[in-house]
Amino acid sequence: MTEPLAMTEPFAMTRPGVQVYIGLGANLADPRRRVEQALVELRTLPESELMAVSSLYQTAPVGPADQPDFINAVARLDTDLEPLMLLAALQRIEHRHGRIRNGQRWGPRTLDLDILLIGEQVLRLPNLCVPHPRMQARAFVLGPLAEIAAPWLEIPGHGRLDLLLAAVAEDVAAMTRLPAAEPAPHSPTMKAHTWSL
Ligand code: A4P
Ligand code: MG
Repeated sequence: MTEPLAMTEPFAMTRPGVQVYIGLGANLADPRRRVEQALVELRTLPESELMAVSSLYQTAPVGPADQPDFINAVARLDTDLEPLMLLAALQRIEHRHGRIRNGQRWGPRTLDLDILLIGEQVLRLPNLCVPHPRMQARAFVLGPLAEIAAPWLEIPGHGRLDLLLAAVAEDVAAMTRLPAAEPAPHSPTMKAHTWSL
């Protein structure tokens, strides 16, 4: 007699496993277009599926004030890539956008892709800290994240998203949410404003 097929098998084979949130930021050389292009490139990552994208926001710089406003957004990518493989893939995208690291802390950049969360994992590797060490206090991260994640999302070590968001409510109110761009003809539709349950 043949073994019955496991019911979960097809599902497990088609859906990448870990929910990752990625913060996107840019403030040089047509930053809005760069963020939009980076989102297109995230869709091409192997073993991954782009599940949700927040609105784009114009935000005042945190850090040195003598630099242009940023464009920020957050995306959810479900992936089977190992964390360091994902980091390398994101850095390749940054590099393609002419990212130059000149050593200035929090200085201007053509494109910054930060891994905010990898499920509920806590990583303290020499080149990768997850949750991103400053995400819990930053309106330009928490505002867009709250659009696409459940209010009860747990930020390991810091608590629930909705409570963290309340603490930066004034800064969130000061951000400008940009109107959605017209979708290009035949562009794939993107799920937005969905909670990952
Ligand atoms: N690294 C460690 N953990 C991570 C992670 N979770 N995700 C390492 C990505 N990279 C991580 O990053 C430096 C090194 O951090 C990398 O080599 C990687 O191995 P970087 O991108 O070269 O430099 P960075 O982004 O300037 O560093 P950092 O400290 O992450 O900067 P932040 O804290 O992200 O601040 N204001 C507004 N309004 N909007 C912004 O987007 N961004 C910054 C950057 C400052 N002010 C801003 C914004
Ligand atoms: Mg970065």
